[in-house]
Amino acid sequence: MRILVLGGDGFCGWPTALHLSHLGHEIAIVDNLVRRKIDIELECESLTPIRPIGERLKTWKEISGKTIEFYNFNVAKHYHRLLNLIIHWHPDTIIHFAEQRSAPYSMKSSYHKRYTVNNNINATNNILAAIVESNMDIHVVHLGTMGVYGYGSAGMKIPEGYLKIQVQSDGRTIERDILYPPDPGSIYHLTKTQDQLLFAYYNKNDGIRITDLHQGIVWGTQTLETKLDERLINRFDYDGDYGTVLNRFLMQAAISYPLTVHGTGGQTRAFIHIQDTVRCIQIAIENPPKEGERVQVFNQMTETHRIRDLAKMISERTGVPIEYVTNPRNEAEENDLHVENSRFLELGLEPITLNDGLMEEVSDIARKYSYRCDKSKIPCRSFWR
Ligand code: NAD
Ligand code: USQ
Repeated sequence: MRILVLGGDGFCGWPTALHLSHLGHEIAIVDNLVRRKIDIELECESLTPIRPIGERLKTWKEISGKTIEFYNFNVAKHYHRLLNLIIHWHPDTIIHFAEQRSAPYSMKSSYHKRYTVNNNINATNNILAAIVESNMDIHVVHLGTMGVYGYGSAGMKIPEGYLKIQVQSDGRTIERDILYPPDPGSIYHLTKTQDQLLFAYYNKNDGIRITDLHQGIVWGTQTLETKLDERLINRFDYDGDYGTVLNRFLMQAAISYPLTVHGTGGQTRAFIHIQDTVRCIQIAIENPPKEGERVQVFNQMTETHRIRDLAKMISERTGVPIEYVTNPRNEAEENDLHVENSRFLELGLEPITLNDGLMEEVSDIARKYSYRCDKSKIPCRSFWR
């Protein structure tokens, strides 16, 4: 297949591009390198020493003999470059990672709120409008988030995208499938709920075939392909804006920094290892929706954990204490979360669990590169209110 990977220099995009190239697909990456520029804005870097995109691609060619093309432009702004690329490069599939993905970054100021909304919603709309204008049949695979559902399932298992409802009207019982009611917890998550509507509309009006992957929090760093050479190493964010909770705890444990649990740590979240992320995307590409089918949604997660339980688990294994800090976010103190994820399991996903990879991650990545950590960047300084 010919696959365009939008946002292919990022944490999920880079290992996905390598994995799909390894499988023999033709890959081109589009990325405006804005994530690297945000590192400069935040005066913080990936814990792992990621190499410039040119060196990454040269190394991959050296190691695998395969070429990955690269185009540097902004998908949210340069519509005609995107359209021309689609028309001339002729992708079968477009994978869309090209969004601002940090909830704390999206809440820092009105500039960051506006940037996140403009970037994410325009990127998605440009991709869909360009596919319509190109008149081509292209499967769009989007990296969405579990956060579109909100974090609380009131004892119910969150279904994969759609909720079956029964309404009583004029003495009749009407059954319908609706998009699960969105309940975003940040401006970033809000953009993902808006993406869902764009997908539903373009699917209904233009028949675009779309898969929306509602992904949980990704942990880990390396995949089989990024491990092949240090110059292919994936990024690892640990700072208060981009570091996600489990990778932050692993890095904090490696440098004996008390684990920063927000509030009571009563939030329950869904998790997935980066190796399973790339495998899920492969499965999604190999199982596109049929012509005329509605947007297909997969819950891309493998386990759920309460944040304070995760902290306790890591603390017990490493001896590093827990510090309960004031929660910078506006979120419930406690929530439960039960998630349906049978679609990927039925299609052959064999999940990596926390038990399998946790300590390897602490020693192979977090401890190895701990000399690059700037401790002043660990506390979260973005406040919801
Ligand atoms: P990332 O920031 O590491 O990667 C995103 C990439 O997209 C970056 O390389 C960035 O430069 C590029 N980009 C952003 N806007 C662009 C634009 N307008 N034009 C061109 N390139 C652009 O993020 P990630 O962690 O790889 O996340 C990728 C996707 O997966 C996001 O959409 C995110 O919402 C979703 N996701 C991530 C996680 C996670 O834990 N990391 C969990 C669930 C879902
Ligand atoms: N948290 C802590 N301590 C920390 C960091 C976070 O207790 O040091 C808590 C937060 O308060 C929150 C939870 O951990 O309750 C998760 O925070 P996070 O930063 O790991 O994850 P989140 O903001 O939800 O965002 C991440 C990705 C985003 C993706 C989302 C998937 O950055 O792109 O969409 O995970 S999900 O959470 O399932 O919506």
